[in-house]
This record gives sequence, C-alpha cells and structure tokens, in this order.
Amino acid sequence: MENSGYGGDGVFRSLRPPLVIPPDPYASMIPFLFRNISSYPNKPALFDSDSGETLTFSEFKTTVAKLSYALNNHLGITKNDVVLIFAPNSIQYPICSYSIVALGAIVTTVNPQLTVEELLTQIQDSKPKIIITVQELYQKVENFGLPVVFLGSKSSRNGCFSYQDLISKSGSVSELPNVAIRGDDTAALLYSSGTIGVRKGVILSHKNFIAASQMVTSDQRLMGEQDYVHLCFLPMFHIYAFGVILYSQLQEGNTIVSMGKFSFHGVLNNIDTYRVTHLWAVPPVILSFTKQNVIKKFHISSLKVIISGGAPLGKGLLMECAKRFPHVFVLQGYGMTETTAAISMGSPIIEHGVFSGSTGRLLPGIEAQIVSPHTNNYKSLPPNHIGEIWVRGASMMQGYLNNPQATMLTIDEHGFVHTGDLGYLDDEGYLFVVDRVKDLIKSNGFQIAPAELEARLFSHSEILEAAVIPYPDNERGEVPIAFVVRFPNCFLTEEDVKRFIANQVAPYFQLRRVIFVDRIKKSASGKILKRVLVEEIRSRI
Ligand code: 4UV
Repeated sequence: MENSGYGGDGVFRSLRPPLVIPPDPYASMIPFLFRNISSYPNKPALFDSDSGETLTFSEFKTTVAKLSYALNNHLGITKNDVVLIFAPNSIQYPICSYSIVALGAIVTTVNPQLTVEELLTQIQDSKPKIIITVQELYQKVENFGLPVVFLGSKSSRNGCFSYQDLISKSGSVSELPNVAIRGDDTAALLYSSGTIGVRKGVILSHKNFIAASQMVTSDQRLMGEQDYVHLCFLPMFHIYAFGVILYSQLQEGNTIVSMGKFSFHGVLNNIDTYRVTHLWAVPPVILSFTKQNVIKKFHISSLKVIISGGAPLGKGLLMECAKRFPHVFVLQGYGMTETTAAISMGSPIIEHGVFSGSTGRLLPGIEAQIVSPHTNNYKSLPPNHIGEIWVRGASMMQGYLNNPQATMLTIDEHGFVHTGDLGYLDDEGYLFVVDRVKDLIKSNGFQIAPAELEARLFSHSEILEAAVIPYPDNERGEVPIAFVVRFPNCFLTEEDVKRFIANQVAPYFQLRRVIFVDRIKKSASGKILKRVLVEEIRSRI
C-alpha cells in the first residue's frame, strides 16, 4: 500500500518530490514569471503562428510593462479592477493577461463563441471595467457601454483603444509596475460550472498559479532539460491553456507557439517550423491524429511529448496515438478549473512505454482521498476502490465569486475540493478517472452546464419539464441531449426545440437530440434522477 502513497489517515500523498514554492518577493505571479529571464533574455518566449510575430523573453517583459503602464495611465485600471478578455488565441493574449495581473487587477476570460446574452451574464457577475477583444467580435460587446481595447492595429476612437497605440504611448517604460500584491490576492476569475448549476467565477490567486506552475513543471526540472517549445492551439480562455501551458511553461523559460485555430495540417506544419517539443491536446484531437495517414510527410522529429486532458482518453485511443508517433511519449493530465491546473499527470521519466490509461500520479504537494459517493459517513477508501476523488493542495481555488453556497458544497472544512469525478488510485499511486457523478457535460474539452440548457428549456411556454444529460459521441466525447415533457395538447417537435436552443447559445452548446417523454424520473424529494437517465441511455447504445 505504501507504494500507492496511501497513509493510515486515509489520505493519498504525492509520490513525487515535495512542492517547493519560492518565498516572497515572488508572492505575485508576474515578478515570479520573469524571475530568471536575465539568464535567457534573447530566447524566444512567444511565437504567433498566425501573424508571424515573435517576442524574446526580454521583449515579452518590456511589452507587459508597457501595457500595464498604459492600462493604468490611460484606462485607470488599478488593483482589484476586473478586465475581461474576449478573444481568440494570439501572442497578445498572455501579454494582456499578465499586464492586467501585474497591476494587481483581475483577468476574467470568455469563450469567444458565447452569445451576447451569455457574455452579459459573466459581465454582470464579474463587473469588468474594460473589455479587450478583436475587431471581429466587436459586435458582441459594443452595447455593454464599457471601454474596449482592440488587439491588432486598429486606431483608437470613441471609447475604443488600440492595443498597439497603448503600447506606443508607453514610450520607454520597461519596468513592471510597483504594486503591493499578496499571494492570496485574486489574479483571475475563470468560469466553470463546477459540480452543479450554472457557470460560476472560480477565484484563483497569485499563489494558486505559482504553486500550480511548480507542480506542472516538476518533472521537467528533475530531467534538467530546457528549451522546450509548447504548441498552444487549446483555447487560452480555459484553465488548461491559461494555467498549464501558458503560465506554467513561460515561467520555466519555455517557448510558446500560439495557434488561433486547430487544424491537423497546421499543427504538423507548426511542429516542423517551430521545432515543437510538447503538444497539449484533448481526446477529440488525439482521435483526429489517429485517423490521419499523412504524418510521415511532415518533419516532426522534434516532438517529444503529447499530453491529453480535459476529458477521458480511452486506453485504446492512447495506444493508437502512440503507434502513430512512435518516438513520442503520450501521457494524460487530469485537472479542473477549481484546481488551477493539473492534479495528476503522466511522466516521461517513469512511464516509458507504459500505457495503462491512468492520468498519472498526483503532482507534488497534492493530497487525495477517494470517498464512496453512496455513503454519508465520508469514509475514505484504500487503493483500487472506486469513489469520488477529493483533492487538496496549494493550487485549490479560493472559492466561487458571489456564491458562498456553491463554495461550501465544493471545498470542505479540511480544504478538500470535491471534484465530482469518480476514480481510484492503484497500488502504485496511479490515478484512474473512470466516470463523473457531477452534473456536467464535456464536449470537445469544453464545459456544458446542463442547468443552463434546462433553464432555457423551462423558459419555453410549451415545455413542462426538461432534463439535459451527456450522450456519447465519437468525435466530441459527449454531446448534450434533452428529455422533454410537453404541456398537454402541445405539438412541439424535436426541430422546434433544437432551434429554440440554437438561437440562444454558443454552437457547442446545441442539443444533439430531444427525446419527448411523459414524465421524468425523480427521487422522493422531487430531484431529477440524472444518473438513472444517463445509465438508461448508456444501456440503449
Ligand atoms: O474545469 P474543467 O473545464 O478543467 C479541465 C482541465 C483540464 C486539464 C487537463 C490536463 C492538465 O494537465 C490540466 O492541468 C488540466 O478540463 O473541467 C474539469 C473536469 O474535466 C474532466 C473532469 O470531469 C474534471 O472534473 N477531466 C479533465 N481531465 C480529465 C477529465 C481526464 N484526463 N480524464 C477524465 N476527465
């Protein structure tokens, strides 16, 4: 049992070396990010594979300093103000994020696919002072009455500012702002529906990011290797790219290649052009790799590691991918927005040639309990027993914004985040995520909150009851489907319901199927029995 990290107190502890978080003066993210760059000022920090722009670490720091100065001087952004970024991936994304955070202000990010109404919900909740966006998305933000900063070169006009102009106005500024920031000050509000309900602002502190970055890159430091190049096509608004790829890798002195839109050929071309070593993906991307026969035509010898995360990756798919890239380690990472980055991750050091389907061992400083979801006495389970995964460590969120009730239900008094995922740790401390007990759908790695779709369905005058659950899909992993009870003598069709929803939500939120039923199964207390519906659907496929 001791090989699993399982202790007599029912807690599994990480088998990796202990977590070391450097003390002050690096309590805040941005001084920490740039703490070592005098050793590699001319090394490329960022490439933009779409625009061809590039920045060395020294230029990156200076640009962050200039934009921070401009945000403060021209837009009045100061400590604790919220700035919203509504944009696709680009080299400017991390620059804007870190310029905001360097001021002690708070960055909140949004999926560019969201509708105006969905965006409004986040604006009302997080109360940003300004919005940073691109010309193509301006229509969605123009009526909020907030100052807008445009990425790109568009010139400043009428409450709109150009990123480029702001940087130019900062002249010779090259030092980061001098603001007193504490480790537990908020750095980011990333939205997640968590284990239940609608999207909520996950409060992540400076210390959360610093700790997470040290966890995620601990194996790299053990291997003593540097000069990794990470390709980032995963959306930068999401914790996986925001925390694991951007912040964690940049603070380690690794290079990021930003890619605005995923395409299979684009990825292979970029691996070749930028000599990419690390590719971060979600299972649907891994699936697309296994279907292609053209890999041999590209020069991808630089590639060392492919990491899949965000949703379960079957062992078969993992092995198929490893066959296509014989010289590459294919690993899994497992994490949540609420844990800032990864909880567990495979390792090229200890897992050479092992394709168990696990999500790797717990990262440094992470403690876990596996708790039976069927009992009320919270007895933690030993190795090889499946239960709900609870995790604790320095990267756990501070709570949900404006939602103490949801915070209380997610983090307990001992600091454990209840993930809503089912899994087990084996005899050697490998974590297997096998299912989900929470009310969440993961489609293409994106979160879909069933409660949000249900609320929209309930708003339809001909719908009496509705329940939304995940439905397996080969390409996307899962898609949402709805069980709907119509009011008597209503003749609403499946197409009517799908169209009604499609008009209100981002494309990835759309319903794949609508099943009309006479009633929806509920518990004695009137709660919809989602698990029963999920099991029923699974048994029919
Ligand atoms: O909050 P969120 O949208 O966050 C994420 C975070 C993903 C990753 C992936 C690899 C990393 O190295 C890392 O640091 C972060 O997706 O959704 C959290 C939920 O997604 C499911 C699980 O239900 C989480 O509670 N999930 C994430 N990764 C996996 C996963 C996985 N490897 N296997 C199964 N489910």
